[in-house]
Amino acid sequence: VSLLGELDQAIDQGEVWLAYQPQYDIKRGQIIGAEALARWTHPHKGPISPSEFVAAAENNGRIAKLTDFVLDRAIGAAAAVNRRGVPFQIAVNLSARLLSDRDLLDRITAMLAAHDLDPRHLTLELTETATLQDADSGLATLDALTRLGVRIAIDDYGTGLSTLDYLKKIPANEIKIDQSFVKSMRVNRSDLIMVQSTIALAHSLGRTVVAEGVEDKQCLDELTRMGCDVAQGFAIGRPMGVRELIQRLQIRS
Ligand code: G
Ligand code: G
Ligand code: MN
Ligand code: NA
Repeated sequence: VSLLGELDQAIDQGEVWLAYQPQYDIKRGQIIGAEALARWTHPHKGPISPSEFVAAAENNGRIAKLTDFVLDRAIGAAAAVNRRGVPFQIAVNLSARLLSDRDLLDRITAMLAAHDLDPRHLTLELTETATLQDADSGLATLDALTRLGVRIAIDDYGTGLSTLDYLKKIPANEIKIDQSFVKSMRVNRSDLIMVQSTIALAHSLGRTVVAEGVEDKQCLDELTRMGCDVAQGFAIGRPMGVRELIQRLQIRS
């Protein structure tokens, strides 16, 4: 696609920017961080869907440049918020295949140092975990990131090939239940059971549970009742620009 040829250039020309979607600690009743989501506003074509350009970049080896851009921006924003005295966790999506990249660890370490962000304030949300092989150097990178203090989350849990096998193998602090289960759990009994049992399983393994796609108050109440740890979705906040995010944090619910 010609779109891809343009992505590198688009990043350099400032057409790619980050939206931040708040993450809400259910037990403490406050926003504790945000997920950084890449956005591309093309000067002629307008907004280009991230699922389109992210998937294309993943399949064509151009995901590294996008990821470095997102990491640097997101770490910078998180450091700025933390400097204001508001504890803030930033989550960045990372395609699991990038873990095999030998100097990813060095680049992340350098970015954290450059922005002076505590590694504990960075969460890497692993997507496309099926691309992580057993013998892969990726697992070694994950261990090194964990030793550094970076938090690891398994994204879109329950979909694709993110199976129990990955839950066992990946040293994740956090499980993100895919929004497809959460959105429909009050009308679909099997989705409710999936969410409930994933929370139980994750807690038994000592992991934090994040529910995505929390679209209304009733859904949030149900997750509270089920003992879910963190909620993300339109009921908490839509992906927003950095200014709006800072306003949200100062109001602190
Ligand atoms: O909310 P949104 O439409 O932004 O998300 C679309 C998809 O794009 C999601 O699956 C999300 O994980 C992915 N995505 C958004 N930003 C990034 C990014 O920086 N890196 C990767 N790998 N995926 C991203
Ligand atoms: O795959 P990942 O979870 O990283 O992507 C998040 C995607 O989900 C983004 O496209 C974001 O805009 C979208 N999203 C976030 N919250 C909600 C929600 O409550 N409902 C719906 N339908 N989409 C959501
Ligand atoms: Mn994600
Ligand atoms: Na997700």
